[in-house]
Amino acid sequence: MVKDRTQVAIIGAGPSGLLLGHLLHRAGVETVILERHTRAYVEARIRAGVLEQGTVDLLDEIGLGGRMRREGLPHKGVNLAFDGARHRIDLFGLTGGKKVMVYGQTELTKDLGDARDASGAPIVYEAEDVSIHGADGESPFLRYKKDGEERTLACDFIAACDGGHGVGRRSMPTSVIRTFERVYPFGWLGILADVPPCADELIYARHERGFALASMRSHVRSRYYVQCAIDERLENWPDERIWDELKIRLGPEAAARMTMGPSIEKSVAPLRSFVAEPLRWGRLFLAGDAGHIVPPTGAKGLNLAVSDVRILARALTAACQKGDPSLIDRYSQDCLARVWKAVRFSWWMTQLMHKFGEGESFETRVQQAELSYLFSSRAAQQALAENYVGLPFADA
Ligand code: RFL
Ligand code: PHB
Repeated sequence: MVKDRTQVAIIGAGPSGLLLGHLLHRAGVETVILERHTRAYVEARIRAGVLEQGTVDLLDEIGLGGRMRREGLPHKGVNLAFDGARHRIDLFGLTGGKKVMVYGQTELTKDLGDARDASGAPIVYEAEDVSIHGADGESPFLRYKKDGEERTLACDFIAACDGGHGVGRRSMPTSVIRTFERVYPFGWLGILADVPPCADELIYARHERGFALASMRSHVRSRYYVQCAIDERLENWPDERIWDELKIRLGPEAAARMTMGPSIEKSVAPLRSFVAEPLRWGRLFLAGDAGHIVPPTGAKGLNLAVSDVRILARALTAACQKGDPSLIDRYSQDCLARVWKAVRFSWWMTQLMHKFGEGESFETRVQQAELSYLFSSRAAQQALAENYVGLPFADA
């Protein structure tokens, strides 16, 4: 049996785990990252596309913003389409000069992976059957298998950055953890295509046939989503049907500028809101999707992972280097205050923009009233803009 030791054992090499590893390395704290999948698999997962101002600032501050600045697309506004008309929310003007950055999670993950390589700190890919032991005592450790061989990794702290279906949250006793969940009765069908985007900025559309989103990865790569059934089969959605539906839902202006092309990725994602409380049990900490999930409508998931990890890195650094537990004691409450605000915003955007049932109802009238209010009120637009570019980090 191979036995290793480190200060912080990190489970998961998604954005949360890699960023935590990077922040701790900069602070002089040793880490080992264990990842279930291969590097190629992790880097190929098509997910988030929008970084908040605070995420962008953090990446710049820690020297990881170079490629994002060159290849990412800064956006000063976002569009909502409704009833055949399109309304622009002036993010920049309404927030005193803040923007978002369109930069794919795939690219950010590659940048973080390269930074990890440069640091020389280890990542064990294809680590199987990771299990957590002794998290409520003084000497926690992980067990796992690599190439069929049993290994242990002893540590001072464990960071579960292992996403919505990881081992971290499942290892916390049910008596200490409380969960809150809302499952939405639909999914998002996403496609990626090497065609120029149909607009300069994102378009979120509410339509009687269902929600649609026009996003992008670059000037020559587009990312689109349509609301679909939760158990939708991809065979039901040949590319032509998706393009037809997008044209109808996004409105005539977008349809006129839409370039169609073969999809290079197509997938269905379910939508849910989920929060686990607390985010800490003894020496085990949950960060990112391991602790909370939001529906993608507000573009918050990856950004919340970044804000958790920033707080966790400071707390673990103080604990490892000065023996000061005060920040780890506050980790859960500090994160959850911001998490719940993003959960609220993502839920609100989801409620506002999706089709929840057939025909006209009380709910559809309320949606219409809310959108009409939004388009007529600067205060309402400002509230949206402030949340969309990202609320301040809890420790900023
Ligand atoms: P991840 O990315 O899921 O990474 C977790 C990693 O842990 C590994 N793992 C394990 N490793 C070892 N042992 C185990 N037992 C393990 N169990 C799991 C996994 O293999 C994986 O590599 O979680 P992380 O790092 O917390 O990052 C969270 C983000 O990925 C997520 O919040 C975003 O993708 C959400 N999201 C969006 N967020 C945004 O901020 N802006 C967006 O525009 C945005 N769009 C989206 C999204 C998510 C989407 N989907 C598919 C749910 C759009 C979509 C469609
Ligand atoms: C994306 O580009 O994948 C994207 C953009 C905005 C969202 C969700 C996903 O709200």
